[in-house]
Amino acid sequence: MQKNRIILHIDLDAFFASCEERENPRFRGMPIVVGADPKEGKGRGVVSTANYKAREFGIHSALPISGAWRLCPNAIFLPVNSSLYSRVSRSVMDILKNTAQKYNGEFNQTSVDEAYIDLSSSKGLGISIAKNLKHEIYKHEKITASIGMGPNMLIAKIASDFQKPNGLTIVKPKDVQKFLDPLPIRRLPGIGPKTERGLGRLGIKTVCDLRKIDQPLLYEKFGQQGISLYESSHGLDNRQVADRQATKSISEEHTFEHDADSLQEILPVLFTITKRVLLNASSQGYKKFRTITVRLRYADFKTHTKSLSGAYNTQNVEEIEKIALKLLWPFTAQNKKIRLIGFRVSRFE
Ligand code: TTP
Ligand code: MG
Repeated sequence: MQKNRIILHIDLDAFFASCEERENPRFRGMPIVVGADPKEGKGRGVVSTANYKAREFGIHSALPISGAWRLCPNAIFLPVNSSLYSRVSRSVMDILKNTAQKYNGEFNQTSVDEAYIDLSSSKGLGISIAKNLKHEIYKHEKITASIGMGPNMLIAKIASDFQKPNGLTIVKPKDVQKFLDPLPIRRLPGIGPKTERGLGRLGIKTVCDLRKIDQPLLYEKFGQQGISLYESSHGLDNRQVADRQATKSISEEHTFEHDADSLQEILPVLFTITKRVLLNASSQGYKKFRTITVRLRYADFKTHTKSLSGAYNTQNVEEIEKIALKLLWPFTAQNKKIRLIGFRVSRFE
């Protein structure tokens, strides 16, 4: 494997909300929540994102919109305007792609507002390129990005989140362990609330705690995931930016804060993640795809997936939402509590 790689991870700040703030300067400085209609606290559905001002009230992505209303009824509540975000995303991604090309580096967009660039061939210019990218993005699109730079994709990703918003965090290879050790384990990709609780029961709270656990014990407790926990706690990651694995399919999952037991609760969430996946796909230039898959996990962890193949277009949002519902519906009619739902599109053309 190549030594001394330089990888950037770019993640736009409060992306949907930043686009709205830019379009409506009169909202600047006010809490903004983008997502479902709150209907004065009676609305179903969830928050897509909130700007940093609204986050001060405890509002965050995936929170039920009714909860967001209770936390801050005076916030500006706005619906999701996918075509705006898609336009901004494409423009930002063009800036990133051009820079990657200029320095002979690989580029990979991993979501509507995130991408990696491999700058290993840039001969020590990594930091100034990162600064320049932030500047260019702001100049052209009037929104801010946070950037992380590190020796692999894992470290770059954690670093981009480290000083949000408008952050730039550089982690040199020799500082990787020093950077990771004090972080709460939740900062490692793939650790959700459940694994966090499982590790907490073993007294593991920080990456440093996790790093001290032997691999066999982690394997015994967490199976295959234990191996990844070991690797990420040591800052190891061999993935290549050019590896298109991530875009063979695009998916999204949602774990309910409290297990759901009615279609009324599930439906708005299913539609939210469906929209997001389609926006993500179209912002990456995908128009046509052949397979739609839904996934559902009951509270007892029994998991089911169901797919349908045909000829689909990422622009036909309503048609695809209907198909997702049709696939998921039989599982929701079982009188069983539901822990998680997921939606995936694959086989792009
Ligand atoms: P993120 O990059 O996860 O979040 P963000 O850009 O809003 O905020 P941050 O500054 O922490 O990066 O997601 C990008 C966009 O995707 C976000 O603006 C809205 C959308 N989104 C949802 O619709 N639902 C979700 O659960 C999440 C996490 C994001
Ligand atoms: Mg973001």
